[in-house]
Amino acid sequence: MPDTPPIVLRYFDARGRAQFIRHYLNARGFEYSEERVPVGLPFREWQAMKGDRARAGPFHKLPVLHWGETTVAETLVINSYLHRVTGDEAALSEQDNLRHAMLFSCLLIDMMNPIGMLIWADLALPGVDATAYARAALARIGANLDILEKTLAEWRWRESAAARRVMLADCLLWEELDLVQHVFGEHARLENRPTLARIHREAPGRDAFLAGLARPAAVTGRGLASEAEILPKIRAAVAG
Ligand SMILES: N[C@@H](CCC(=O)N[C@@H](CS)C(=O)NCC(=O)O)C(=O)O
Repeated sequence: MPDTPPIVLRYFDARGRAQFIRHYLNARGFEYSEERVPVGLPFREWQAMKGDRARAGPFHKLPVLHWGETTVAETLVINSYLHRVTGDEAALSEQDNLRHAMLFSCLLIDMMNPIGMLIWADLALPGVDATAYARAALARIGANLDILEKTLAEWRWRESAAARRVMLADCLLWEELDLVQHVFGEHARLENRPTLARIHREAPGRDAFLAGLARPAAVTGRGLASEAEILPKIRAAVAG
C-alpha cells in the first residue's frame, strides 16, 4: 500500500469523469475514501452541496480530489496532479509523458465528452433529432477508435503498459473502450480493431477495474433507471 496522505474522491454515483480515477486508485492499491453524490433529476443532494466550495471545489463542479490538505478540481488537472505526486511522471521518459498526456486529452475530449453528451442529448438539446445525433456521434467516435487503433499500435502501448505499473492514461483508455461498447453494444465492437481489443481484454489493471464495477453503475448523472431507457434507444438509432 503506497504511503500517502488521506485521499478523498468526491463525484456523482456514476462512472463519468471519475471512474478512471477509481480504477487507478484501486489498481495501484491506494487507500482512499469516496463521497458519491446521488444522481438523477432533480439532483437535490447536489443542489444542496453545490455552493459549498470546500466540497464542490473552486468551480462548483465534480470531480474533486482531496490529497491531504490539497484540493484539486478539473479532470485534466486531477490527472496531471496525480501523475506527478504518485511518481509516475518521474518514472517515464519525456516522450512517454507526452504520449500519456496526448492520449489522456484525446480520450477525455473526443471520447468521454461526446459519450456523455449523447446520453444527455434529448434533455440537453430540446427538439434534437435524436437518431441523427446518435448516428453522428457513433461516426465520430468510430473514426476516433480507428485512429487510436493505429496510433496505439504504432506506440506499442500494450507492450509498454505490460512492462510498467498501471498509470492514469491506461485507466482512462480501458474505461472509454469499455464504455463505448456498453453504450453502443454490437455497433462498437472492437473485433476489427485488434490492438484496442487486446488492450481491453489484457490490460494489466483489468481485474481491479472490473472489481470496481461489480456494482452496476450509471455512465452519467441521468442514473441507471433513466439510462436503461435511453441506451436501447441509442442502439436502435444507430442500427437503422
Ligand atoms: N471542466 C470540468 C467539468 C466538470 C463537470 O462538468 N462536472 C459535472 C459532472 S460530469 C458537474 O459537476 N455537473 C454539475 C453542475 O454543473 O452543476 C472537468 O473537466 O472536471
